[in-house]
Amino acid sequence: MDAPRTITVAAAQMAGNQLTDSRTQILDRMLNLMDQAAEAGVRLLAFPELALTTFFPTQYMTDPEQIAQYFEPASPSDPYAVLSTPHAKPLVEKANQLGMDFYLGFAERWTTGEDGEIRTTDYNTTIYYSVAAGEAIAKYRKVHLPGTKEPLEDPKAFQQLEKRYFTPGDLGFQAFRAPGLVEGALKAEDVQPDPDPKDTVGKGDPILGMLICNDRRWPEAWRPYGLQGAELVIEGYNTTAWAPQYPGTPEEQQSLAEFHHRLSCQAGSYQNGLWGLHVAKCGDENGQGLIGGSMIVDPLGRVVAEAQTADRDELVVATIDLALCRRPRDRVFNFEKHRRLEHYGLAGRQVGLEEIPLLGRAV
Ligand code: CDT
Repeated sequence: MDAPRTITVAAAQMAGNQLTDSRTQILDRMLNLMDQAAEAGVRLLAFPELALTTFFPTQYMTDPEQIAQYFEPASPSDPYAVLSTPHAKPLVEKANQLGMDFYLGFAERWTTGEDGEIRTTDYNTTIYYSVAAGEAIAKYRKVHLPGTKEPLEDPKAFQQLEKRYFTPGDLGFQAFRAPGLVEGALKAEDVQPDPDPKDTVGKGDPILGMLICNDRRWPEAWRPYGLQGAELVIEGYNTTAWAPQYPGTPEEQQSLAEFHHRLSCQAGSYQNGLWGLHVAKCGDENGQGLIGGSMIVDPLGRVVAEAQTADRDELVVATIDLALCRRPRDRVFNFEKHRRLEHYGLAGRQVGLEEIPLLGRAV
């Protein structure tokens, strides 16, 4: 029996951030959620996708200045510059004061060529701030961008213009260890070089992975984390509850959207033997409905905590034992024993659906 490796984690579900909300109003709600989380003993808190602003990809904009106001700076010399801006610095100060790591989704404007030809690339990004490290230690840029580049012609349609505002992420699915969260974590200095995995697996600092919203629907996004031994995947989202251009009543659409959300998250955890921490922006945002459903999923795919509201700020808390990841990993999802790489080539080679040839009449 492995020793327990427990951490109290929380999803900081947020009500919609309206176009008319000031940055200060939004930030104050986030700081308030951190205070509530501290009272519940939370050591790791996740905010949703694009937490600092409204989910602006629903808005068709052409004015570069108007677009720029939603983005935070970053560059090779300061990849986590967002944390020095007035938009996010108070979160860092609060995190340090409370001893609480956080996952933060925001729009990143990455500027290169600082001394020469300036080039900017915009990403839908999340970062992980570690109190023990005293700095952000990981960044993930959303790989799967839904929606369209140009607005749909139907004037009644709800827009999803992520392809307009963002470039697909270029950092892949890189797991990382977060220090200071688990007592007595094994360190590199404690073992010989090239140690036997039997002596180290599941004993070091927690291994984390990050996804953003639409990524959770793609098995390809989860597996790299499973293969790197991730014990917890954190994911923030803004998921449309319904849209006039889709079939079904708003209630039918919302019910299906919630089902697909749960199905994707529970399958991702189950098939990779890891915890999932999923955090929504929910309720009405600029007249558009977003599903709630923030939840914490265990490595057997079971929901252990779930939001009780779908239209307001709410904390979803659970104390999770990372050692539970060993159970599926020693049995049905023991990758080493059961995966068959020789048959998976197509999934890594082919992007779109290509139907196999038609049958002849003789068959
Ligand atoms: N933000 C984001 O990625 N939203 C998409 C909307 C798709 S509508 C089903 C999502 O996958 O939730």
